[in-house]
Amino acid sequence: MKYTFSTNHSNNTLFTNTFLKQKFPLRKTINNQSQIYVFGHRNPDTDAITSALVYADFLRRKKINAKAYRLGDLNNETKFVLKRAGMKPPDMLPSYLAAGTAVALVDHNESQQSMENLKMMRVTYVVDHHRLGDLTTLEPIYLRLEPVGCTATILTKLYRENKFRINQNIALLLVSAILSDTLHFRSPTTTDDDRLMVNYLLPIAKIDSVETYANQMFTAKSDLNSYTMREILFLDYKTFIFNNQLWGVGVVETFYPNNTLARKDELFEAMIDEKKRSNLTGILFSVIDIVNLRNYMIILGETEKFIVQKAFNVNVQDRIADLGSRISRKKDIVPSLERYFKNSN
Ligand SMILES: [Mn+2]
Repeated sequence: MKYTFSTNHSNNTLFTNTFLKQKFPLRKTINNQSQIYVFGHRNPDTDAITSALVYADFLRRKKINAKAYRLGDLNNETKFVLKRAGMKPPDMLPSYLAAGTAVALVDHNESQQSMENLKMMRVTYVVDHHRLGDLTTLEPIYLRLEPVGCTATILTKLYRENKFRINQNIALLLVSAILSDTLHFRSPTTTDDDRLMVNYLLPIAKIDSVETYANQMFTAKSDLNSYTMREILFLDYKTFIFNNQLWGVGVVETFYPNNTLARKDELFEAMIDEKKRSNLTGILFSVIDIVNLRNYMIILGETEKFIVQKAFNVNVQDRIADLGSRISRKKDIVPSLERYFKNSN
């Protein structure tokens, strides 16, 4: 007999189970059909990470087996927030999930901003505040989309509607995400609901001065010294399909725009590289001055120059387009591009 560890059947099973768990810990996760994988978009920002953590908590309160994951590294702002909340970052989503695995999407719904093979998964829940993209499902789905400044605003409502108690850590995550996405209510994406939810959450999160706290968050976000330009390009980067063309649109929100603009040449290299690598029609990158609320868009080449001049009605000087106060990718940049491509079609 080849395998001689035991002749006792039950011992044998026990051994095999233990063996499998140790040798293939992933297998248990992958085969766990009842667990819902909750995650935000690629190149995650604070909302994408905290909303995954909070929504997984919310689902577990509803007695649904859910676990938060992430689709990339944390930025410095998110690291600051999690440290402050004393919480660990979610695990990276496993690189392989079996077809039909149940997933919940937060802070995004477009497939090209999500995990690879999203189309093979069973999307069961979506909580988001972005435009509706290419999502289709075979079965009914729980969808909660609202045109507010942050996913966390919707999540706060969900807790309140369900009369779930929000503890201090969860409140801190929610407040942080709303302050981050709305740039402390200074972004044009801000709605009354965002302000109302922050006012509700502040005493629970035990934040004394929201100004000081937001300032600490944005200071952490502006700390870019340790990054290469390629890393900065992808800190807050999304792709969109306009007229069947794939475009990359990155932004960096910082207290010190000149530090990044001074490294323009290095940035061009990273952009050329990515344009080739991902077969993009165009790639745009905005340096957002979050003190003066101005958008300086870096213009890589003739394709980008032509489109940006037309879509935003601006001049390009020294390979930079000053888009003025149009600082929101979601509310200003993408809709203008979308409108331009629709009209030129
Ligand atoms: Mn968001």
